[in-house]
Amino acid sequence: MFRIEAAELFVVRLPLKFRFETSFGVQTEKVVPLLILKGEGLEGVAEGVMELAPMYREETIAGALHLLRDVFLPRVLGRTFANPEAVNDALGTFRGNRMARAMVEMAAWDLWARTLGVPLGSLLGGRKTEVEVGVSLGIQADEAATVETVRQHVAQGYRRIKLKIKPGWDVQPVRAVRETFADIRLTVDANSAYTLADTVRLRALDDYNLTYIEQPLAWDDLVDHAELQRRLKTPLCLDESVASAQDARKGLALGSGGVVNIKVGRVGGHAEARRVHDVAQAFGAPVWCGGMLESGIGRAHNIHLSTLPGFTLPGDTSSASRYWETDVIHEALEAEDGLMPVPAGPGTGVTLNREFVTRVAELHEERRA
Ligand code: OSB
Ligand code: MG
Repeated sequence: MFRIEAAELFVVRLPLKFRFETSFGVQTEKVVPLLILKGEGLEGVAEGVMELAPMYREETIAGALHLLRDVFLPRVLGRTFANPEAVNDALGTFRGNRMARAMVEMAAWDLWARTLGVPLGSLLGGRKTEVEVGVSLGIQADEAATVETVRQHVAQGYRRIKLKIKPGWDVQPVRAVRETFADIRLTVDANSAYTLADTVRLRALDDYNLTYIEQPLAWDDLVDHAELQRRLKTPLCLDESVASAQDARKGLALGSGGVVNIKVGRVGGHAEARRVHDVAQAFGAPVWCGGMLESGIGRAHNIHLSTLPGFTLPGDTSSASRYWETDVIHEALEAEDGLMPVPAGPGTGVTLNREFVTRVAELHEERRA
């Protein structure tokens, strides 16, 4: 049992150390919404993965702040809960908005795990003490720059290289990287930039031994992915299209793909992420933990989720120092030889750098029952 006495909201803007180009645009900074739930003399912290503009999926930071302030937090503040699932139940049966909902649910998991003195991963049923990670590389200026950045990250030991692609920049970088690195585990991510009309172009990727092609088609479409999968040998991996365990079941049953990218912040929290994992296991489909350029808070949650047994492919949770000069947590989250240690200690095992976060926050407010 734990009581949620107060909540704090922060919005922090962090400069990215690299220019991150995807099929939907260029990113040079990250706006990070953080939610802290307080109770039992402890704090649980979560990070939202929604963005300023609805580019990846439909949710936005402004929308999430509204829902947290006016809809979700009033339903949990001042109440006592048996577990995080009960917190999720208290949020009602509202439609969608799973990224906003996930902030409350994930902070509740962290808080609950801390009241029990147990690491979050163990509480979820995970057993690993380190998890395999790869890296997601943005679109580069040309083939030479692509091969060079792949070389650097392979040298750092990352277990899988993912290249962002878009129409007009797909076979070229893949061919260049494969000519230099014949044996690395290589994938591509299109972030919904293609349609079935691009089948011939996408089929050309079948020649490069990719582990999967991530989300080639529309963010809300499972049917066309199933049609494309019938036309391609390479497994498709669903990212944007899976907002719930039901989506995962439908996608795997339809044959929309053979692999699932699970983002805890996208599907509504840890309990739903675990249900996606369980559905995929039932279908014999491997899963891996995706990322949204999270700060240390979201990164720590991702690492704990990745300790579940079905996460058999390397995730996107690369070293925090790749992204940030200064992170929002005190701990360093650094992979070595492609292995990310699971932060030890209760909950996520990481602690918010309040001094830094308070100093740079664009928004900071507290809510009480
Ligand atoms: O599609 O996986 C994606 C980043 C932002 C939005 C969507 C995606 C990504 C990444 C980066 O691929 C993963 C990471 O390094 O966190
Ligand atoms: Mg993706």
